[in-house]
Amino acid sequence: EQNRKWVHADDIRERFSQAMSTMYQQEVPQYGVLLSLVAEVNQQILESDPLLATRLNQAGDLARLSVERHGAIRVGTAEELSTLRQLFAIMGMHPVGYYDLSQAGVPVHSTAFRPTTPAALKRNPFRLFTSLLRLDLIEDDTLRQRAADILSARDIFTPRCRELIKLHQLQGGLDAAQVEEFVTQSLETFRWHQQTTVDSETYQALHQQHRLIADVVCFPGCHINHLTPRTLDIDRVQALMPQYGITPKAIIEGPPRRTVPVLLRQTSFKALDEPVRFSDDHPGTHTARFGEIEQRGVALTHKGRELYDRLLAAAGSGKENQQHQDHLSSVFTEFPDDDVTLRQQQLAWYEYALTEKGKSRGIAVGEDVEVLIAEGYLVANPLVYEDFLPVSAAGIFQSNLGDNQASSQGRASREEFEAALGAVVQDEIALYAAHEYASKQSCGLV
Ligand code: OOG
Ligand code: NI
Repeated sequence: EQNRKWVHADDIRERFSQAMSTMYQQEVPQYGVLLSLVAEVNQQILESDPLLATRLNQAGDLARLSVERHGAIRVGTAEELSTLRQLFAIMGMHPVGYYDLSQAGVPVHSTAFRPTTPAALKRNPFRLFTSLLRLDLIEDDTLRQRAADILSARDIFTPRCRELIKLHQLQGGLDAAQVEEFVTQSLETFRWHQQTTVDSETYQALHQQHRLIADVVCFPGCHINHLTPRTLDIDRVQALMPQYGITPKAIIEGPPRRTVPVLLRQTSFKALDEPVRFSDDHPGTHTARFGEIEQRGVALTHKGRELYDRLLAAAGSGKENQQHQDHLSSVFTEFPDDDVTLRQQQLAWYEYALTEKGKSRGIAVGEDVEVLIAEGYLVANPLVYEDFLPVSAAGIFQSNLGDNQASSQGRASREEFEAALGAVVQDEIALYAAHEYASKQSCGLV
């Protein structure tokens, strides 16, 4: 037993995310088109901006770009959510952040399962935005009970998948053969099924309450509903999408284009109308799966995030993209747009490293960071924002629900979410702060 070789969690995550990407490419061919478009644009940007290429490479952020994806799934019960937590832990993905989407009329609350250490993030930052349906927001008692009954009768995990999770917990790891089986088995949970578990009448009743409720309750698994590649220039990808036969949603969500990109900008294309077959053998259609791209920028401190939230709220939302982006840009002139000011005003997080020159000189605790950077002893690379934005997430949800379907607004209930999860979610800002601090420590700055 001692010399059995456990596969590293980072390798399991890499394998799993590749397998998921392959599966989704087969299920949704337009996703494959999106991947090649993004890869092409990223290549062009890196060729036309060698400085950016060098900086990304030095920061160790270039390699992850071509494998970087996030996906999203939705589950119906506490048991499903807590089993997912145990499954993702095997791949080094842990719950970070709490997102309350009920404020935006979407009856779910969510977290992101993602790697949390700098090394794991550089290797493969695969993340899954995971939402738990809030049955308590279904007003009709009978329908709520019906949904709960349907959910409690299903098992979204294969028996072997459950065994392998247990085995991992007992052994403290999985060997190569077990990992292979684990990847195959766990993928089944996220596969699309045309066959619903309910008859057409039940589907319609749940659908009428909220499309998302039907999506979560009526299928045997929690199908992955999108996988998102990361682009270095979302405006260019958005502009090119129609040439590739893809119609993007009107507005790019998030902050405007910046010299120093901040947080997260996203756009998506509309969900597909897909054929389904109900348990009473009636045919129908269901819209759940869509495409999305994103551009990630620097992670913000509490102070930076407050400024962002205030400016975004002040800007409001537009209907036409160019007009909206121009308006956003003018509102965001108040947000500093150079690394020095972002650091000096403590608006964003950075990873510090000594240059060769800095290593031979040595650094004393308390020296002026900006002077050291200006004199070439130290470099500071922006920390990538690894999380999500609830306002954008709500916008993405809404654009895929077609017409605005309102649902009763619920209170945020992080405690209930964590009880269902069986763990507390980590605070994303604390993770960025710890990452920055550790990098300063390794340079001798603190
Ligand atoms: C999740 C939507 C949120 C994002 O990128 O903000 C999301 C969903 O539709 O299940 O993926
Ligand atoms: Ni997404």
